[in-house]
Amino acid sequence: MKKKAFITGIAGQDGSYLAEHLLENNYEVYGIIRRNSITEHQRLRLNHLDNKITIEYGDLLDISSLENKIIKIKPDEIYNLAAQSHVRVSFDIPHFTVMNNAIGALNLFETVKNHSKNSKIYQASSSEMFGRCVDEDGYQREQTRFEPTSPYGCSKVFCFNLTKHYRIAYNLFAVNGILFNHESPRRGSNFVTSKVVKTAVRIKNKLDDKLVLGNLDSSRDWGHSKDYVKAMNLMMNHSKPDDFVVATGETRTVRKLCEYVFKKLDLDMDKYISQSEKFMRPEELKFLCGDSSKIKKELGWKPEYSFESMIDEMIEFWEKNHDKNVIEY
Ligand code: NAP
Ligand code: G4F
Repeated sequence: MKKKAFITGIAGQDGSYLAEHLLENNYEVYGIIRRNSITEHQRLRLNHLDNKITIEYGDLLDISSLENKIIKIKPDEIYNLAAQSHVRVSFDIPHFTVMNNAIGALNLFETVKNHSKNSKIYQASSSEMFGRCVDEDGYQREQTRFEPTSPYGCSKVFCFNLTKHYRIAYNLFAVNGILFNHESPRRGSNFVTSKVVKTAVRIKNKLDDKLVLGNLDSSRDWGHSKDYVKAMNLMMNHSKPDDFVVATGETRTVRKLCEYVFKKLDLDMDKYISQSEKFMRPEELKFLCGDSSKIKKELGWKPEYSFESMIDEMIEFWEKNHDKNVIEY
């Protein structure tokens, strides 16, 4: 019999790659999307999977929508990827971010505990939880303390603790994937990698003449979403529920990202890049670099993309899509 997977946030970057990965591995895939007034754009990342997956309206904040679906589907695996996932935006809409991410996850855990205790559950935890903390050797790992620096990070710490609590108190197979930044052509274009690549390609094509950014000195550990969804699935098929860091172990500043992209396109970045308060954060998470030895050793996870091959793929994608109203993924 085919295994059944239920994905919240299926229409997002990770949800769409995870759906593909699970289909390739012979799962039946179900997911929820929220009601949106513009229906045309909502399933763009999933259009190519039409007829292969089952999508229904549902919302983490509507517990009845979760109960109805989980009782009906009885999924073997539930991936909770739904979130207000933009850190900068979380300072503008802190109540919504915390309510959506934290109470949304609580609704899902209560639904599983009350109606489907055998469903395994994956929680999309984040390196944003580490905030100000870095170990003495310059890495963050499973043992590193959490000191989040944003409403988003605080909401994710709540969900991390909830996952452990439901694992211990109710014996649920509940896992935390502590994923560092991961990107792809499907990354929303207001995250820094997509914004830099898309704008640089438009500058090259004379459709834009400037790129306005916030902090250029913060460092991030950037991997590829396709590699990271494989890690999620490995964790769910481990012999026991546990928490794992997923990262590349390399870190670069936003400035270095810009240098790579502009050089690749043969553009002088100093002519086009400026900074604005608009894109700064009240508190910045300055440095991320993950140690993923545990998942490599225990689950055999290994990324296929390098930073360069990932950015090159994004450049190629935006070269085809930079002037389209409807993007083809
Ligand atoms: P994303 O592209 O922003 O996707 C998030 C999805 O969640 C969107 O489709 C969104 O739908 C949906 N969603 C939000 N609130 C919902 C709700 N109440 N009910 C149902 N669906 C809801 O994010 P991503 O990059 O794929 O990330 C997936 C998850 O991993 C997120 O939880 C994120 O916080 C976490 N994470 C991401 C990274 C990363 O670098 N990408 C790293 C660590 C952790 P709408 O389009 O309707 O808003
Ligand atoms: O691309 P970003 O917006 O990603 P951020 O804030 O690191 O968050 C992402 O990764 C987290 C994992 O650590 C996820 F949990 C979260 O859901 C999300 O996927 O910003 C990256 C860096 C930051 O230091 C930011 O200040 O780029 C800097 N930056 C500089 N100028 C900018 C800009 N970020 C954005 N979005 N836009 C700018 O103009």
